[in-house]
Amino acid sequence: MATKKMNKKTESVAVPSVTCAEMQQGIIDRLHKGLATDKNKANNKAWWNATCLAVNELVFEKLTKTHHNHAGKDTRAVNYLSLEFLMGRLLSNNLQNLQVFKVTEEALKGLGKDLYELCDEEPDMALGNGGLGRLAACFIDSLATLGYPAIGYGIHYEHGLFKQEFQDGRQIERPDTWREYGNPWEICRPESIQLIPLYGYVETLYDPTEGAKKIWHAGQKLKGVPWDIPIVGYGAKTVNILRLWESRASEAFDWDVFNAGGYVDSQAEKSRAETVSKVLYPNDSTDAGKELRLIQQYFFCACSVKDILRRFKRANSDWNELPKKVAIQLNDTHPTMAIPELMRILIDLEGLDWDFAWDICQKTFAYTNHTLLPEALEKWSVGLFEKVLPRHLEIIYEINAQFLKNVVEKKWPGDDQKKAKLSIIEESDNRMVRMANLCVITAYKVNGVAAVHSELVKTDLFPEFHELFPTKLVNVTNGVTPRRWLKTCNPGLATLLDETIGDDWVLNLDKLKGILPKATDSKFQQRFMDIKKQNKVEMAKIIKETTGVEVSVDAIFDVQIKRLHEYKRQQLNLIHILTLYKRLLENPDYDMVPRVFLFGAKAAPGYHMAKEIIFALNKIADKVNNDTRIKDKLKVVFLPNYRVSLAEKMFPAADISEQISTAGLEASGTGNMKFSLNGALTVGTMDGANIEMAEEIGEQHMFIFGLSVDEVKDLKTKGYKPYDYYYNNPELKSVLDWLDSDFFTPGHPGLLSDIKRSLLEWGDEYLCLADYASYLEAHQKIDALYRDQAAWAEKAILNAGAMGKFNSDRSIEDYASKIWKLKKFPIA
Ligand code: Z15
Repeated sequence: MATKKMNKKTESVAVPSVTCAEMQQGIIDRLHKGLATDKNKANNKAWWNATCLAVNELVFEKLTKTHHNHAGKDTRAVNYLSLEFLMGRLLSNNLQNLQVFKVTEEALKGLGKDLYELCDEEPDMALGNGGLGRLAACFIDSLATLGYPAIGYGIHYEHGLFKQEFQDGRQIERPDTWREYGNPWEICRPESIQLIPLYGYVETLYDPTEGAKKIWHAGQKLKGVPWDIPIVGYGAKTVNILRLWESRASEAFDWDVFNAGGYVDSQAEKSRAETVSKVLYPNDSTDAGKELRLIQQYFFCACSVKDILRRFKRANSDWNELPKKVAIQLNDTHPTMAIPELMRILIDLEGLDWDFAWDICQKTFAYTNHTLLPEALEKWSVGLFEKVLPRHLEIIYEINAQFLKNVVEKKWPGDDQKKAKLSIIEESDNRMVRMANLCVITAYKVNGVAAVHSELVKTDLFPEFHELFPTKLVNVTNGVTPRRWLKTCNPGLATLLDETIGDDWVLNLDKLKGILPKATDSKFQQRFMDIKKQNKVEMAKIIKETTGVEVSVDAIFDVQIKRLHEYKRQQLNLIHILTLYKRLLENPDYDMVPRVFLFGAKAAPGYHMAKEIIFALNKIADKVNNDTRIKDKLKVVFLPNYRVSLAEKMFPAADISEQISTAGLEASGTGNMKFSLNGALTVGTMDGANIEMAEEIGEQHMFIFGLSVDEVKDLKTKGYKPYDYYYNNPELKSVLDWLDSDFFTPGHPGLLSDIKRSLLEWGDEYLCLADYASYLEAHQKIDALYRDQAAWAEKAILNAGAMGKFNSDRSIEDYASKIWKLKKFPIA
């Protein structure tokens, strides 16, 4: 990557804490003393490593200081429990947040090294799937930046999200090996290891004075080893930690087997134990239901809850204090097991009575819901539960019995239907534990992630719970961190902002409003568009390097990057592309602004239709990109292995942001915000956070199309008939029929037919055909607007300037005030 132009201005807010010479010395020192090499021998990986180690020297000091302040004052903290943290790369981000990026760039330049190139050496920390995992990463950045005492808890997966390759257009998954050669950012904390029981049976003892006492005799014990990653807030005052648990075999168990002469068995046992944190489950918004996943979830929750209680007990002896000192946020239902685990510890190990323990739990947990999709709502079979976590199942039964008797029966006496619906246990042939019900019953607050989503949580997902607990369900609209998603990834635009409105927009994104009056200023428009052009040039290079395809930067870069899922409707984008292609073939003079359609998306390995859509897009790309008849008016590029570090290059280069989910199904979306922040215009449905973006930007400055949430509901109740759209729209019909031919897969007709089938025979669950005409119209308007570059620039500026609300700092302030009742703890 090319060296970015140097900015005259110094770093914002504070002067750099190190000089150029000190930074050079630090890096050289780490090369010598940390890595036993020198500047003549070292390759770029070693230079990157040495730079990280030099950065750590600045971070560790602040980490210790923050820790002493928080522990010394026994402050209330939030514990953010998430099975996913999609961190991406840390070097550039840490340098920015420490405000030493420029000085480090200069230092390395003096040593003959390019900082951007070194940053590109870092493997992504891809411990998450998509939006939910990336949201957790943005949130811990904001928590540290705002000076809130917080700790993120997660799993130290050996393999993060799989690496995606294409073979003949089909997705192939390869293991991700982010830690193969070590990770300079993490610190192992063996002093905080936890032992985690699993399997076995429950013994009931009757004590004449205290009644029944439960003892869980575990069949196996896992060791949880914590790895800490420092999380540097912008301005570097607070440095919090992300604590990730790794599973190991516990020595105790090993030795028994070993002594019995079972060396080989003990090794098998060891590898079974290490399997628990081995790999991230690659399903985004679908439930896997596998035994290992349940163990993974429980292992993680048990380690985290024990760690939270260990810290609590260091400064407290009264359990009444627990909810005052500890807030636990559950990121979706994945960490639900923390609830029965806390109950178990309080009752079985600490000797509290049920009511007291339950009261504490209800004041400690809050839960975030991220989806309305039924296939994403986690359920575990009772049989599996009984085998793996027998004591927890008993506790869940008791929570459920009391809830049905004391709450549901009181409100709706004798109503068995209500009880069946609200019960934590789904009574079917295979009885299931409904994790979301357990969360809603326990949590003191439940939030959705965008206004429309939170309303639907109340009216459609949990209406009875809403009647029972009218103040429990609330909204906190998602946000993204402007440090990573603007300052770091788009230095050109960041510099323009610094010069136009001052450099404190990084900490107060509402300041972006300051560029709105400049939207019609032609000089400002020019600079804004020049920056976009430059970012497109960089992107074009990456496209050429990774796919061999040449694209023109004068074309509209139309980008859809997100997980591949039918509800996100990449297939609607696909049929639009086919429509344009057909028009061009039928009329080579067809008048359109050249377009480059860019995709990035991973499909869950077991998700057939998602993989078919990837395959089809790749086959269409092959054909379109090599068709000389259409005179380069159309290009289609599916970039392999979409990930955070690639996203950082794509958002700044986009002209059009595709946010085209079926209304009511995208809980929020966060990519939508990143695009707009970087000056792309949105083509989108009235769904998720798009609705609030339209409120801020003005609908007239976006390309809104398609059915609304209410219209979707109406159409579904009336009975949706995709064939009606097919037969009534000849262009749509011809495009879909094209998929049955061998045009895109020469010699193999029918290879793309499943896409057509899903849209017709299988019922088009996501209403692509219903929104097709309106989507086409929106794209016509895009074309027309782009021909007027000044008008386009004006809208792009109005978009970026309106993004203040979608800052994760604002989201965190909402959580802190509405849910956590958390106070800042400034570190001097
Ligand atoms: C995930 O990434 C999201 C929801 C889920 O239920 C799971 Cl399992 C994973 C996404 C939503 O689809 C997206 O709309 C939202 O912006 C994101 O979570 C963060 O809230």
